[in-house]
Amino acid sequence: MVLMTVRKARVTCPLDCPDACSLIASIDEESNTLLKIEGDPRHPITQGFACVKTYRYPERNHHPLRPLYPLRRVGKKGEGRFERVSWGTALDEIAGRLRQVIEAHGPEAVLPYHYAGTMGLMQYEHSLTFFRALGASELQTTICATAGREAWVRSYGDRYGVDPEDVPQARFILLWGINSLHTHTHLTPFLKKARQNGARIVHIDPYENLTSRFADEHIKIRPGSDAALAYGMARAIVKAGLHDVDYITRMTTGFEAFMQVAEEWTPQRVEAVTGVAAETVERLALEFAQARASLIRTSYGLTRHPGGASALRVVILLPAITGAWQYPGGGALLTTSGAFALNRRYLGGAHLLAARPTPPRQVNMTQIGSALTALEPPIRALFVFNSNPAVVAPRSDLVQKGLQREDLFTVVLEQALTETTRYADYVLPATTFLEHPDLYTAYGHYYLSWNEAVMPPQGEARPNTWVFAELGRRLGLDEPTLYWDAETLARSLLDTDHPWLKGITLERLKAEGFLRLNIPRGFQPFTERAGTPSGKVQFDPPPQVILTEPTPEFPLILLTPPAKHFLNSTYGHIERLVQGEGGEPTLLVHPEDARAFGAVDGAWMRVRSQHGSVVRRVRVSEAPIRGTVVLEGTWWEKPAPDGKGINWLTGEHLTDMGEGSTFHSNPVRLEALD
Ligand SMILES: Nc1nc2c(c(=O)[nH]1)N[C@H]1C(S)=C(S)[C@@H](COP(=O)(O)OP(=O)(O)OC[C@H]3O[C@@H](n4cnc5c(=O)[nH]c(N)nc54)[C@H](O)[C@@H]3O)O[C@H]1N2
Ligand SMILES: Nc1nc2c(c(=O)[nH]1)N[C@H]1C(S)=C(S)[C@@H](COP(=O)(O)OP(=O)(O)OC[C@H]3O[C@@H](n4cnc5c(=O)[nH]c(N)nc54)[C@H](O)[C@@H]3O)O[C@H]1N2
Ligand SMILES: [Mo]
Repeated sequence: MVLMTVRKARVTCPLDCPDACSLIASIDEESNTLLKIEGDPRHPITQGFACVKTYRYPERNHHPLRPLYPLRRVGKKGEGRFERVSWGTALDEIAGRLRQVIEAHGPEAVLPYHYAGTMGLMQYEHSLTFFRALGASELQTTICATAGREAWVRSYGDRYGVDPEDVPQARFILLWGINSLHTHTHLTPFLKKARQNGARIVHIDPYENLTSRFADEHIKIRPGSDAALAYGMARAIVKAGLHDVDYITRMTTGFEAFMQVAEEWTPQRVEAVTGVAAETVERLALEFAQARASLIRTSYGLTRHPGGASALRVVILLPAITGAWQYPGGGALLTTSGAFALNRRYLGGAHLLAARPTPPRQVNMTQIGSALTALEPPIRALFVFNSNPAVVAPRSDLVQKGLQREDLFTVVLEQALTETTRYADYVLPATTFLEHPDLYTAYGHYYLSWNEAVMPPQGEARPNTWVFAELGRRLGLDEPTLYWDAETLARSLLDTDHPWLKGITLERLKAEGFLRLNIPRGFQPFTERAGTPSGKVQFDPPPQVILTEPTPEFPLILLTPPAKHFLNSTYGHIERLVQGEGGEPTLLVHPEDARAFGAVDGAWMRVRSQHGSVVRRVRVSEAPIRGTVVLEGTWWEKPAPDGKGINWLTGEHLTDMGEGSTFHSNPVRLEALD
């Protein structure tokens, strides 16, 4: 019999998800194996359950595709053939190449490509210190949230909203452009409580999904047309005299100009543009206004369009028309991240950027394909960490062509041998959240948390910041913050007078694991002031209505929203989760569109956009609104019948504000396989 010495440890899930769960890890110390992950019953948001995917983290932590040693390329780029080398060799050689690139072409020939594979402030943001100390090109991190951020900041200034713990007090809830049962599962218990308390829940989304089925009503909307619906609702609310004149006068600017635009959006015109029946528009508006404590829980779905930021602005301004912010549970919520008022002065070398007379070259990550293939002067050294650009970025054709460049030196720090690692000159094995300490904020609640390293690394895995400190030493960089450990960073971040962080120390975080920010219970933001320059909620300038339009050649709009069993491409190699998603990516096609394109349920078809084509199995379904096809999940490329990911179809066009990604706005057509 094998003796097991099982220890339980509390950790925070590091993944890019609003829930930032508190988890209980069971670890066999004898064999250094993660046996089990469960939800922490003590955490008010996690409430004792983990999501379907994170229960599988043990398989991910010990997966055969986890790199355990530094690897150096032996085959061609894209082949993924490597040999094991020592850390010393890898670091010396990488530092040598970097020195050559910088001497010949200057530091802006170096680019870090990174996102939120971990949300830990040390491994996510502080990893950038090295690049800022070098003077490398800056990556504009636009792939997810910048359009939403811009929309919120221009309207409300402060990036927070209704406390999720107050959701049960809401009397009417619009889940607008969010598939929360996939992407924010820990909201569900709060929604259920609200419903028990009498709230009605309405989902607004172009296709019927798990959240639509949970809601009391699903309103199917044409993708990219939400601004029209929200303006139509604003018009109907004011026509019925249900707007809050006192709130509008006291707390907002620009209402009249906004209403002039709204005036043009008659219910009939809204119906023609959005596909939502005129009487539904009016009914929804009245219901929203009459409930008073009405909540709009939105997310990034409706922002991933050419007019996405403007559309989100019209939507989130509805509670300012009815004064819903003044009622418990009423208002809107996109993100809570602005409430974490940490001292970010030294985070990721922010002070180094601030001290520069001119900012370094900026590269928009949504356009990394173009950047790697067309930017002048070219990027010559690329460091990828916390991200999987070969699969998650638009224009996979350009991204993979760029990564294939023989004159591009590429280092990938990873926990899994992703498709991106196939193009690396060096793959460096990264630790997971169980193996390094870090500080975590959240974007779906108000709890700050601290993780200890609860188990030793697998193999020779090392944290990102360890790698960058080692390279910094080899390059003679003397920036002290580059060499900080996670505790020093955490103390610096907590060193602030902000009342919401008063009394929150690293010692307390270590003792308790997570702490609620000092945000008073029943806090009602935007009832006294907003964080905008005027101190008011800003209706001005009135948002434009910019629609997502198909073309005669590509008459269907492709949506590519998150799958339940994956977290972006993280977990895409976990067999049981792949099976949970049906084993291969499938395309939902409305029966009338199927007829028009000769698509047969269960058969493969070619899906083509102006950028490329992929082969997918078709599922004929009433779920999507007509004219829209849906493929859930950013899958790894391998399970697809043609070995190509969905981003072979998506474009680099940007949002109206925030220069963000537009993943849900791509015109496509279906073709029979030859
Ligand atoms: N299980 C799971 N959870 C995740 C993720 C994951 O991949 N899997 N990803 C995480 C990340 S990084 C993020 S950013 C969040 C994203 O979480 P969400 O914001 O919920 O996801 P989105 O892709 O933005 O899409 C949300 C919904 O918007 C709909 N939508 C698309 N276009 C429109 C439109 O024009 N109007 C309206 N009204 N709806 C539209 C889509 O059909 C989809 O159902 O989720 C996080 N959580
Ligand atoms: N078509 C389409 N494309 C999309 C989306 C969509 O809805 N549709 N969603 C977009 C969105 S919202 C986002 S946020 C992006 C997300 O795209 P990415 O940020 O690339 O997220 P993941 O695909 O989860 O890849 C994260 C990688 O980071 C690695 N990682 C995790 N922790 C660490 C660490 O500590 N160190 C290192 N070195 N590596 C680590 C993981 O192993 C994983 O391979 O994708 C975008 N792409
Ligand atoms: Mo995201």
